[in-house]
Amino acid sequence: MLAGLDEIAGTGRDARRGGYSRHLWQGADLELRAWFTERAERLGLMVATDRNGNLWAWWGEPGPGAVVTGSHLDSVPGGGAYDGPLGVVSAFEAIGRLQASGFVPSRPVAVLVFAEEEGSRFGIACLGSRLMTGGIDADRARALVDPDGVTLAEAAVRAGVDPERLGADREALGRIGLFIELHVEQGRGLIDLGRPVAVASSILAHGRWRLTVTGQGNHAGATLMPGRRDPMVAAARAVVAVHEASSAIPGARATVGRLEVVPGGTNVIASTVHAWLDARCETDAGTRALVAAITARVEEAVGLNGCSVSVTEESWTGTVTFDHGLRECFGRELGGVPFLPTGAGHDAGVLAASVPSAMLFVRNPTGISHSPEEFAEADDCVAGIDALETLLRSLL
Ligand code: HGY
Ligand code: MN
Ligand code: MN
Ligand code: MN
Repeated sequence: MLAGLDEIAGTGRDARRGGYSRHLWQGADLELRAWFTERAERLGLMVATDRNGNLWAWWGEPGPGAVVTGSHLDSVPGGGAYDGPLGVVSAFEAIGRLQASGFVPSRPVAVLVFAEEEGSRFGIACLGSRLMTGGIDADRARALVDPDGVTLAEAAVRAGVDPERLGADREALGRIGLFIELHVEQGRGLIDLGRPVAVASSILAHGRWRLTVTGQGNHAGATLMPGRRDPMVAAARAVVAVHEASSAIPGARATVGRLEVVPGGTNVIASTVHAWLDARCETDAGTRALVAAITARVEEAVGLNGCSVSVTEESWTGTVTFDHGLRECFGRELGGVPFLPTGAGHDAGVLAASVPSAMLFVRNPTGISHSPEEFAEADDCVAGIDALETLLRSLL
């Protein structure tokens, strides 16, 4: 494992799920933030937290036109060691190398860690970058609740962030001249190409929807089977409907990875089940059509058990095409580097609507991500740092 990843390898391990659970402003995330500060200070960088809880480490005076690189330190529940941290560790490594060689940057440089990239605590992925760019309304963000019923506003206060100042941050955004996010690949593109590093070309359109299935709560022992309106059974049919509707559309991806059963007792027929749908497709229109097809199938499916369903959009990101100028520059500087699209969402994708943004991917030999099986060979991580260093040299 890369030296920097080694330093945080013990932080946020999840003994029950395997892998890591590192969620916004909770124990492991706070420890990682402390690590970030200490790591940055070892390089003489100046650390600051912005209005939305994103962490910055500056090499040189903070100012407009900065070359900014980084990723995130939070994880999905039971996630891998590389998704997020690889980009942060690589940024520090690349800057350390530039400093060691006596390189003097001609513009400000910063390492940036976005808050709540996975949306694992408050449900909205890329929350820190959406807040910064004004992509989510601050009132709506403040009212988001975590699984324990704590609002984002309350959690912010506990973390020392003023909830009244959450929201579009023109000053922070105005400092980003361009953003580069290095990330472990979440797919098999580089395995198939037999290459260690690629440049991102695009991100699929994607979003999250809440399916609320409503039935009739009742006693598990006193209620005979005929006539039950059990939303768990309806939700099971709904999950199958999601899988079947999306499997019929080439290139579509749709997943239900999280359910909340209300009230959730072994001897209780549930009254409501919330199921979260993650749906993605190549184009915006294709993704909208996918969700429409899923909605129709799910409505029909839950009706078979006398239940009803409502579908609410919780987040949306249209297809991202990364900055052509940066892609050309990366192609030139990293001679012969392949370009790959991705189905995974990233803060770089959210930022791309506001500032020139680009991504580097490092091969993942398992092809598996959002799982403890996610991996990257040390040699490939070094190839990623080499690429990032080359790009920083040419852009600075
Ligand atoms: O869910 C995603 O695509 C990303 O990894 N946050
Ligand atoms: Mn992820
Ligand atoms: Mn990530
Ligand atoms: Mn009883």
